[in-house]
Amino acid sequence: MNSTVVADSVRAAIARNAASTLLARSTALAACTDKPGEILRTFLSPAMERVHQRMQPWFETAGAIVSVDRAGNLRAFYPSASNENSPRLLIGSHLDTVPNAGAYDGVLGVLMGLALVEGLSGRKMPFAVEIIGFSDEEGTRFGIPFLGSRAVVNQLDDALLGKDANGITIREALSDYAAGHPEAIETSLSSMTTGYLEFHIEQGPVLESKKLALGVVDSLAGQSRCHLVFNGRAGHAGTTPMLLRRDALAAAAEWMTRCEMIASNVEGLMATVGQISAEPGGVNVIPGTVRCSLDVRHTDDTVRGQSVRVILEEAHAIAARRGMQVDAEEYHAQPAVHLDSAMISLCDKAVRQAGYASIRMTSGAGHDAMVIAPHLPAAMVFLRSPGGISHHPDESVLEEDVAAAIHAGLCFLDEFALFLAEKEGNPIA
Ligand code: HGY
Ligand code: MN
Ligand code: MN
Repeated sequence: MNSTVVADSVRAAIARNAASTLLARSTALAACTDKPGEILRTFLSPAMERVHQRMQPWFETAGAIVSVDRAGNLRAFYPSASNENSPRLLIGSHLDTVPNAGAYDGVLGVLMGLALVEGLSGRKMPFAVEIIGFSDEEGTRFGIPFLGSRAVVNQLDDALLGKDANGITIREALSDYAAGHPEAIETSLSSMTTGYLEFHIEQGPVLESKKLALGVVDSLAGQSRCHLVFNGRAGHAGTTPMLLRRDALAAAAEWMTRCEMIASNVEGLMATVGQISAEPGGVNVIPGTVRCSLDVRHTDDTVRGQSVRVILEEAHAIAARRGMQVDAEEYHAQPAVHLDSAMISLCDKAVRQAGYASIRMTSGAGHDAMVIAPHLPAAMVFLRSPGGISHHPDESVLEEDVAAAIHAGLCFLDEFALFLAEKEGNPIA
């Protein structure tokens, strides 16, 4: 079947049926975890393999050819009507998670790609569709995010020496994976790939506060990730007078409250200490060494850069006042990104065509779209997050919003076909 635009009532009916299937699949994939009792899937892990095994038949039944690439990304190729070297639309998101995650962050965007090719019900478009499930966006295993999407745009080289908790480097993890997956294909994208579309839960309260199902993302805040090590002096908790201590945890605690105050006083600035460990960790031992993370976000890269400098200088000043020193390093910086205006207007049109209002949004969360966007025209559609909850087991999504997204996504496919035809100067008959 070639690409005749189907009646919108048909698309709406397809979308309603497909929404419950997508939710059931999200629940099934949530069982693929590296840590029983919570959802945790990390880069190239056994749970990630199980997700690939679960998804493969779903994609094949939909008429897609499934492979994995050498960075552990899941790749499903749905051919075009001409089945030749046609333009290609990339749809996807990530399959990895944060610790103790919800069931929709990332996964929903990959299942949306599957739902859209299924929703074509065998119809072929004048472009191919490649659905991609990125192997690592959160950076849970190595602390460095976006490994899957960076691999497909050949931007992984300067991260290869990053080490996980077991001292394994990203380079070693990749060569082990390739050795175990001789069938894995090249990571780079086809040169015929002409656009990227990512559906994702908003992970915040905005759409819910405006009673909207969908939002169209036009920009994503930049983010910095830092390591800090406060080097004090361990000592006896019972015999060391308070004034003679070099308590690394007290220094870190003082710094964290300053961090919160600095961020609270800069419009739109977010600063988070998500990880902290105190050594040696005895109840009766003054902590001598404290290691912690710092995550800083802002839509303006200059403000973010200045804020990182101020916050790290504060750590040095507090440590100096307490007679100790601190090692602080920004090890990851991802600039803020504006998405592609043509792709954004196609999303606006598709959402409206599906009968939904939407707003333009800036994403405070990072997404693979920000890694892809400098290389491909990219756009994102957000789905409402009930309670604004995410990175938490209570993360959820409404079935009617998933139906809205699938409906809008099917409209997007037809819009994208028209857009390509106009671009090539031969409007579709
Ligand atoms: O951290 C983020 O913003 C995303 O969830 N990885
Ligand atoms: Mn996330
Ligand atoms: Mn995500």
